[in-house]
Amino acid sequence: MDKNTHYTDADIQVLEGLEAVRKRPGMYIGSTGEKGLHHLVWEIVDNAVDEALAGFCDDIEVMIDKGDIIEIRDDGRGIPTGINEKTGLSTVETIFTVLHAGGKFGGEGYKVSGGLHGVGASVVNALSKWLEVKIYRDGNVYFQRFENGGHAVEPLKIIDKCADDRTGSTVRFKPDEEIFKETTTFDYDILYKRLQEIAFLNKGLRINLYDLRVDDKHDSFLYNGGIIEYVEMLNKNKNVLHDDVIYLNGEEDGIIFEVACQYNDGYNSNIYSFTNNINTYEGGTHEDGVKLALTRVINKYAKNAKILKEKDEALTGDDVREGLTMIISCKHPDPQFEGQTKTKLGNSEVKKIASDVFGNGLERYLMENPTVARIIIEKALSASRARIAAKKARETVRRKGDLEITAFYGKLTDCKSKDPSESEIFLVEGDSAGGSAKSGRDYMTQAILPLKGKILNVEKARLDKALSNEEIKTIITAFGTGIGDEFDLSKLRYDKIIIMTDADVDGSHIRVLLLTLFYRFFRPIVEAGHVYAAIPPLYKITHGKTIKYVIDDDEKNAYLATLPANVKPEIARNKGLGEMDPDELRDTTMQKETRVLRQITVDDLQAADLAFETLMGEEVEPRRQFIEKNAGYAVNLDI
Ligand code: 1YM
Repeated sequence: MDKNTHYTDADIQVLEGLEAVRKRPGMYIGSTGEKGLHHLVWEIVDNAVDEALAGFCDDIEVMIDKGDIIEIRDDGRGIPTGINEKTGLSTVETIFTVLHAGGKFGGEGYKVSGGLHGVGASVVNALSKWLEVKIYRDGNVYFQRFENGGHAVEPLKIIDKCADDRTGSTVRFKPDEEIFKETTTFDYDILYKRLQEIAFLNKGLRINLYDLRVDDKHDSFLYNGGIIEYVEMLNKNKNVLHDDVIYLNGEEDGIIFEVACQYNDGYNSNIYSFTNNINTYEGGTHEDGVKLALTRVINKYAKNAKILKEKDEALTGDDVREGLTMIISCKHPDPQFEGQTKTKLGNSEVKKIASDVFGNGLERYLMENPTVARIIIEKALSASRARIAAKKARETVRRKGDLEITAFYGKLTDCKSKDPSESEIFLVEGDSAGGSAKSGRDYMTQAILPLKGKILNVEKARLDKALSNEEIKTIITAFGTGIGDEFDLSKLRYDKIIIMTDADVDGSHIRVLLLTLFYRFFRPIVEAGHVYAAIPPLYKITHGKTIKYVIDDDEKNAYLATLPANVKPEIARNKGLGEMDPDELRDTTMQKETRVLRQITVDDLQAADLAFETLMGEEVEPRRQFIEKNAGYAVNLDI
């Protein structure tokens, strides 16, 4: 570049900023693993979506090109190309090289965005081997290329005219392999899920996704029904209780608020809330406002209609949410994100707006649709009856919990330590593996709970039934946290809950049943990272007196390659946990120093939930399709 010979102070500052990103990428994108890699895409997509939110763009294209190069295009106004007063650089170069540029350099106008408009672009540039930006604006095509972590090759220049009145921005980049050492391969499904979600949340916005690494891989998302269509998709495999999705919306003080919901005949509720397209996993004021209004309006209607008598207990929040699928979407000019993962909306004014928009809307809806109103109230009433029955059952569990531990735990072989931070519990498939695990464990810190056959499928059962199931009662009591309203994470008796099942279809079935149980009743335990799957070795390689266990083919091949040519090892495929003797089980799967554990995260609760429902729900056909589609990895089901 021209400037190479003569660095100005501004240049040096810019380069120091980008260098800081390269030194500590985790601070800017969370990690340099797969998640961080995909984060690069979201930063650029966010800028295009912001342009859509501002009302200037209705088409976004995302392409994974050969060599895992990403290209993102929008048909917005095009990033401004003039010179920025503060930096002396073009606005484009400023956006792509100055940390925290964006909002500050932007024009006027209503903006709702997750972060500051455009702030991520420089981070993406800093972490790319090269990045090219092309802008169609004022009849010109502008172009600039950056290399090796954001160094401009030359200033922004006009490379062509565009005859039509085309406008828009295109960003093309290759993530730097020196930063993303773990992987630079993009996962189509990750991009698919999030881009589809963005399309649902922004009705009328078309998003195309292409994978040029593979012939003909392409998906197009355009939902003119917006979150109504989102709810329809979530309820697709369920029996819905009323045909139409209930949709309520409103705007107050520049805050746009939308809710779509529909009841199904299931027992769980699936409520997902968003603010400026960001999934607020931890909820917040928008969700609180809607939930409060739902309980209030349904109780009021039920009382007025004399379905709920004076003497009857009021319907609780849980009662009125049973079987409810709901999307809450809020667009806010100045969102405050709080909570551990910054996914909880904190703006206090939103609670009232949510409660007003949703409450008034729902009240009117129920008046105008008495048949649907009656169906919803009957559903809540039956939930309330079950809740009262469950309370009785839970009291039994709690009373037993107070007894001397050994008196109730029955099949549980507890560890000696009472310090949760060093204690672990293994949930083991089958009595025979359970027996080996008991003999092979470290009795100080490792507890064993053998699970006989299949545990109850909680997707199909209500709380009261689940609580009368012996296996589940034992698990609840052993964990010590309680469930439902009484759940208390701080009472968890083990730091690690380790699911130990065979690497076969039965094993993965039990694992999914357990995960369903966790997802429904113990979600915070998973969220806090306490749940793991043990990975038993797939092969045992013996040569001479040496025994080596390996967990997969890759590791097997790598190990074999290290052996001298004259060694002829014996390779045995491990059969099942039950066939290992206690020493083997300890050495390969349980011992802290040598075992391999995979942490179970509920990174994408929604995806996990869909998978659970498809695998475990009532409907046979979607399950068949799911299993067919995933047959290849049925053994190691990745949920
Ligand atoms: C493929 C990525 O970045 N599109 C994009 C970005 C901007 C604008 C339009 C834009 C914004 C404004 C005015 C404004 C950005 N502009 C800025 C900044 N697509 C992509 N499309 N004119 C154009 O916010 O007022 C940052 S991002 F700061 F220059 F305004």
